[in-house]
Amino acid sequence: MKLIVAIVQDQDVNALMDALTEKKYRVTKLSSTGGFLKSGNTTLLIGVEDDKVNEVKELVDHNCKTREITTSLLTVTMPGDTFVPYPLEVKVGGATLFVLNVDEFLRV
Ligand code: 2BA
Repeated sequence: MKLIVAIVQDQDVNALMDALTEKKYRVTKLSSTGGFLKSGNTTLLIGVEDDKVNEVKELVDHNCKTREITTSLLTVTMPGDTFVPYPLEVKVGGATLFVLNVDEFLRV
């Protein structure tokens, strides 16, 4: 068995969760925050049999889009200690996946 940890953009979560639950996958949704942009994203925990990993990857691929985001995350210091927001183009997603081996799965 595998545990798929999928970090996805908030905009894609509902469509992805609908697609997963329609195929009878069990999913846990966690609110999370990206360390770089410091803005919200969503982490899904999906426990699956080994032979289902590829189907889950395909559903993620189908439902999660790459987006270009312009952020003023960085600031540059100007003479006189003025901070000027520095626009930064960042490409986010479609999704970041970790596929982990599960030693034991229990539902009690
Ligand atoms: P964030 O950390 O907010 O990162 C958002 C996007 O910013 C990333 O998109 C990437 O394009 C860029 N980015 C991140 N760190 C960077 C850095 N040190 N320098 C330059 N650009 C950087 P994605 O790669 O698609 O990642 C989307 C979200 O997935 C991340 O949000 C983070 O929450 C998670 N993530 C990505 N890789 C991870 C990893 N190796 N471990 C844990 N979480 C990860």
